[in-house]
Amino acid sequence: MQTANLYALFQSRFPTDLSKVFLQQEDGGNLTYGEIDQFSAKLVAILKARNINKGDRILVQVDKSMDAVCLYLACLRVGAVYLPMNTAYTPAEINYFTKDARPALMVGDFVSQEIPNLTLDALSREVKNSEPHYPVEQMEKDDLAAILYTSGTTGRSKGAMLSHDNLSSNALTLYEIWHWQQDDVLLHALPIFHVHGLFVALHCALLGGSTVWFLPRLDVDALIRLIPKSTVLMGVPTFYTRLLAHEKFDKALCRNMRLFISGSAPLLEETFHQFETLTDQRILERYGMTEAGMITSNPYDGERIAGTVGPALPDVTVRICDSQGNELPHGEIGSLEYKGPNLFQGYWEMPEKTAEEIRPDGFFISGDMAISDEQGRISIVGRSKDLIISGGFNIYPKEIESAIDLLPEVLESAVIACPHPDLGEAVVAVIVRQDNSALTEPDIPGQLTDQLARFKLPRKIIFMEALPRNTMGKVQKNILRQSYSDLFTCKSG
Ligand code: MCA
Ligand code: AMP
Repeated sequence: MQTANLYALFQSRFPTDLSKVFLQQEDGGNLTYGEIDQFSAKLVAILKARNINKGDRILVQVDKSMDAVCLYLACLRVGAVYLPMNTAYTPAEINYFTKDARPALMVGDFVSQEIPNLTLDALSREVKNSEPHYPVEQMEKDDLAAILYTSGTTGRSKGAMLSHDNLSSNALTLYEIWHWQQDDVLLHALPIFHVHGLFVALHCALLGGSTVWFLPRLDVDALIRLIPKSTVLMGVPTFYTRLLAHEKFDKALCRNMRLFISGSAPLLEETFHQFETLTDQRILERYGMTEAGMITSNPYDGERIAGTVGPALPDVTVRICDSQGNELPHGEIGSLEYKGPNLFQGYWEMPEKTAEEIRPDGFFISGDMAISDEQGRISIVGRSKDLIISGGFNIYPKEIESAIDLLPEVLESAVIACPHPDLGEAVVAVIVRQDNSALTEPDIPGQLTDQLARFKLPRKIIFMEALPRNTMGKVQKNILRQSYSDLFTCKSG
């Protein structure tokens, strides 16, 4: 019987010559396709010896490395559910995910008495004495491959359950529409705990049996060195603004590149045009979310238009609706809804949240506001969810406000996004202090670091006597956003 196991799909497309390099690093380190197959099979043997079975959750918080990729592949092989965690999450944040997902094993620097855990180094050392277990677990298409947590607007993070078929259908579609080729060389500088770096980028490369320059993190000098030896780059808009600011970035440097892809946050039209002027290449912008992977993409052939994210992927249906789910005519702004084989299996142990976001006819309510043209090209024009996207990381204001409001000298707070030249949006906290409080801006971050990952900390704090409210008593964040719109931009210096 054919298995839906995603690893089996990758394996069926490995290059005939298994000595072809899959992951390579600038220091000369590399792993071939044969090696990742063997290394991940050895990890499977270790996981099995630890009694990890199909459906068990494995929570992983590790630095980006080739071993970490092999661990992900081993989880697919054994049928375990992979839970990647942002490396910036604090123990307090991890504690929530652990309680919610009840993993059978945690890999990373943890000190849990309740859940078996070990470091990736320890796991990799065990590999040396282990015999590979090659068979790939039989999986049905809806069996889970991964749970990725997305923060909720009301505070509690939700685990988006993604099946083997969700991931494979999306990867196969992207492989086709982006004209992936075996001799492509992917330049990879994204983190591997999110959809973009883990699924979109690595899955395309694995389906192509291609080689990947595997950088530990974004380092623009390294990109400049490696662009001439690569053919595809995937990045968040910050990648492109930083490249444009580099003195050595020009058309000649990019002559080997066939595709620059941007996503996870809006690409400014200005960045798109500057990039084209400098390189003669048009960045291909696509749109997606954790609950479904990729949803729309600008075309490979055909016109890529600044400020649009292109039409729906071939197997995805997108519609723009009013708040009741009634489809609106082209040219009207509404809520973007979609369905397709990529749409997730729901939120982990939150059937009521899942039901709230999926219409009876199966369309998922994205929380993004969009408009479409006659050709079905979508532009994302805003969000109905209170969300900040900073350098491609999602930050939910509610979570930050709750942490700030707990500080003894704070009466209340409102967290907003302000345009930021490097990160797209940056977190700004507007705080009303208790009477007689002498709280100052530098006091605040230190008091939040136990609870919040550092990338969520406000880049700027503004004190006010009172928050602006409407007649219903609701904080008018739009007024705050307007007042502080040029906090980080040139105008204000
Ligand atoms: C790092 N810092 C940040 C961010 N990243 N602050 C705000 N926003 C950020 N994104 C803070 C750190 O906490 C640290 O603060 C300081 O900046 C320097 O950290 P460093 O790691 O050196 O930062 P960097 O190298 O400049 O990183 C910026 C980055 C990175 C390259 C934009 O954040 C990044 O790789 N982002 C990609 C995120 C991503 O993959 N998103 C995809 C989500 P301190 O000094 O206080 O310690 S998937 C998704 O959204 C959907 C599905 C989709 O469509 O793809
Ligand atoms: P996440 O929940 O981390 O998967 O983030 C998904 C959100 O990122 C989407 O709902 C959008 O708000 C945003 N997003 C992703 N790609 C784009 C894009 N190309 N343009 C605008 N917003 C985007």
